[in-house]
Amino acid sequence: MQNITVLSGGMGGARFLQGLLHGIAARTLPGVSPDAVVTVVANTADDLWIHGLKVCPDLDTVMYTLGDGIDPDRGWGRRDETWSVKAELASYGVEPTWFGLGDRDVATHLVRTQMLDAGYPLSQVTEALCRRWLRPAHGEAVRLLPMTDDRVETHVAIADADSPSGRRVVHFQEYWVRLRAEVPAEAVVVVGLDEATPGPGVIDAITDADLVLLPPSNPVVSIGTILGVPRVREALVATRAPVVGVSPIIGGSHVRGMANQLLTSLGVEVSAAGVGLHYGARSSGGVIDGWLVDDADAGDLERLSAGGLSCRAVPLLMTDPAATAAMAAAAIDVSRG
Ligand code: FO1
Repeated sequence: MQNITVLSGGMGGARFLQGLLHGIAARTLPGVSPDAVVTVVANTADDLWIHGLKVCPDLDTVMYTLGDGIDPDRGWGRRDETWSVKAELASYGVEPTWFGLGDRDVATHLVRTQMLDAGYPLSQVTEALCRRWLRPAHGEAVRLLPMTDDRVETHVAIADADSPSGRRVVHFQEYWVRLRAEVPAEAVVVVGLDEATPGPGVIDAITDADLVLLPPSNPVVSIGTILGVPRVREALVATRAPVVGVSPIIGGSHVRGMANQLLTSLGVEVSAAGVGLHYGARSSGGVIDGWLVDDADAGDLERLSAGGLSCRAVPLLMTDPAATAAMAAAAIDVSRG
C-alpha cells in the first residue's frame, strides 16, 4: 500500500496522523510500504481573520504536530510559546481578547497573510509553510492540502433572547473558545461551502488513494465540512480505495471538543454507531466501508454491521503514537474486509 489519504480536522486528526506515521516508520502496518505517502486533506472552515491575520487552526495544528512544534498540553499553537503580542493587544483594549495568538504563532499568520495578500492561494501558502514544518522530518512522505483554497467559515446559530429572531450567529471559534460550547448549537452553517472548489490535489488524493482514512476528528465541523466541499463526497463514493473511519465518540461522548453538542444540533445520535451510520456505508449511499469503535462500544457492532459496515471494537484512546499506530493497523485490517 503506497498512498494513504487522511481527511483531518485539528487535534484528533493530528494525533491520529502522528500514530499513522509512527506505524509506517515502525513497519507495524500490514501491507503498508515504509515509503508510503500520506496525504492529509485538512479542514479550513475553522479559519478566521483576527487582528488582520488569517488563522488556520486545523492546518496549523497538523503542521505543528507533525513538525514537532505543537504545544503538547494545549494541543494547538506552539510549544515554548510567549504571549507578549496578546498582552499588548489587550493593553490597547483591542478585541477580541478571548482568542489568543502566541508570539511564535503570530509569525506563521504574518507569513500566511503576506502571501495571501500577494495573491498566492492557501494551498501554495501551506506548501511554503510546510517546507519549514514537514519537509525536514518527513521529506515528501507527508503532504498537507487545504480542503479548498476558497474562503469558508463555520458559523453557529445560538439562542439569543435579546434578538428579534431569538437567535444570533457566532463564528465557530467564538462558539468554541469564548462560549466554550456551553450553549446549545441550534444550527451549524458553513458560509461559502456550497460555492467552494476542492483545493489542488484534493480530488486526486481521494481518487488515487490505496486507502482513505477518516480519523476521530469532529464529524460535524471537521470531517463534515470536508465532505461538504462539492465533489469530495462523490470522489469518496467512487474511489477504488477502501474508506475506513474511526469513531470520535467513546462510551457515548466525545473525548475532547464539542462533537456532542454539534451532533445533537444535527439530530445525530451521540454514539459510535450514530456517527458511523451518519457517515453511512458506501454500499447504501454513504461514504465509508469500515468503522472502528472503542471496546466500550462493542455493543454497537451489530447495528453497524446491519448498516452495511465492516467494523471492529479496539482501544481507541490515542494515549501515545504506538497506541494510535495500533488503531491505524486495525483500520487497515478492517479495510481488507
Ligand atoms: N483554543 C482556545 O481554547 N483558546 C484560544 O485562545 C485559542 C487560540 C488559537 C490560536 C491559533 C490556533 O491555531 C488555535 C487556537 N485555539 C484556541 C484552538 C482552536 O480553537 C482549535 O484548534 C480548533 O479550531 C478546533 O478544532
